[in-house]
Amino acid sequence: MHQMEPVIPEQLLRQLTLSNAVRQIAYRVVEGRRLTIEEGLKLYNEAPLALLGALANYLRQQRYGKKTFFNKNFHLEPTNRCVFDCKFCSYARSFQPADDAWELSEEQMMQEVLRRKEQGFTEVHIVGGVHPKMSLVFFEQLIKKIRMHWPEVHIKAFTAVELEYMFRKARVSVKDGLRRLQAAGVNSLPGGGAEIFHPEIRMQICADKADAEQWLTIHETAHRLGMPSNCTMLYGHIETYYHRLHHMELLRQLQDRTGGFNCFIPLKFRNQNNEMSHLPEVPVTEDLRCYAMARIFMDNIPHLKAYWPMIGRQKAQLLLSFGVDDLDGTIDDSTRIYSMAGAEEQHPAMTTEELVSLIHDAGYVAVERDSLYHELKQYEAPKTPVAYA
Ligand code: V47
Ligand code: SF4
Repeated sequence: MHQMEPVIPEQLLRQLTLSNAVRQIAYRVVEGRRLTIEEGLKLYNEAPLALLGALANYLRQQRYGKKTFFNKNFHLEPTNRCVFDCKFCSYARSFQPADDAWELSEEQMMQEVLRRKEQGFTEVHIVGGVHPKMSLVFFEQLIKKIRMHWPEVHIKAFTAVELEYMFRKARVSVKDGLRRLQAAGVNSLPGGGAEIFHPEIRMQICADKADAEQWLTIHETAHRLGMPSNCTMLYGHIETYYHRLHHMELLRQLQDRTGGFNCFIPLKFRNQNNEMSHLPEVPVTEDLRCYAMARIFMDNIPHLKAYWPMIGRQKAQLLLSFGVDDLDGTIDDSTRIYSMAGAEEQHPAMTTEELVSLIHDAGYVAVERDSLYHELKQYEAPKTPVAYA
């Protein structure tokens, strides 16, 4: 428990006009009790935003007070060629000639990694399209090289979707494949590829890649081998609140079994340049509800992360009062996934100073963490809050 006691939102609960059912569910949340999918659905559908925000902020402050974590990371995206056909993806290219497709060689990737070695980064996040030529052996070799040249960097690599394909092609079991990558130097898995687990939605948006069971099995196996991971949810397209809760319930159950998830990252669907561009993006109130419900419902995953290159800097700041305690990251203009999908940031990068000010300006205390959430440095907030004319 953090030294600063959070204000219980009881006064707010008295002031708001709420049905008895919603009020009772809100009290359950304050008491720290787990919500069922039905209770979650009631809250999602009926609670005013002010209530969701107060509850999420209460839970966040109970755990972390005003601390907001961030890390110094960059992405390595080996290729955007991909064998799969996710309808929401603006990033992937097929195997036809294309000006905006890339396939990096091992040498190019090593250059990308090593030029950051002296710059204070602590984590490399490797994620990309699924390319038949980039095999398990290819990546084992790459990871070994990174590890050899930069022993202390945390390597967070490959979504369950990339891994499922890689292991299937190499004809190895999930356990053996993960063991080999772990031996080469992978420390943890990123949370991508989860999208929405419910088959009703998954069949429509990403029918041909790893399904829910495969995604969950890969993460469970990783956790049992001592590799922690993250988890994500792609929201704001054709799914309903029920599908989001079903998704979060499966993650919550896996977390009960292993405790291996470090953080949950809701990813907002961005609608430029993909086959789902006809769908409007959800408004900011929906983003706030989604993150607040994630904090309320996912009672066993410690951190709730906002990925600012996807959601934008200002919304990321706002989300700190709606349950989020973690911001990813310095990034160093190393990812194209969201710039190609229409995110405001075309060259996402923040210096440590910018990230720290963003957190302080929102009234929180910036704490640099390592990839396993050990605190590295707390930055003192300025005495007087920033005032805008
Ligand atoms: O799985 C792709 C998403 C994910 C779009 O683990 C889109 O720390 C919105 O998972 N609109 C990959 N989202 C990125 C990812 C991630 C990002 C940051 C941190 C971590 C972590 C993981 O990006 C994909 C998919 O869900 N995505 N296209 C789009 N148009
Ligand atoms: Fe390929 Fe990933 Fe894009 Fe799907 S989301 S098409 S798996 S790069």
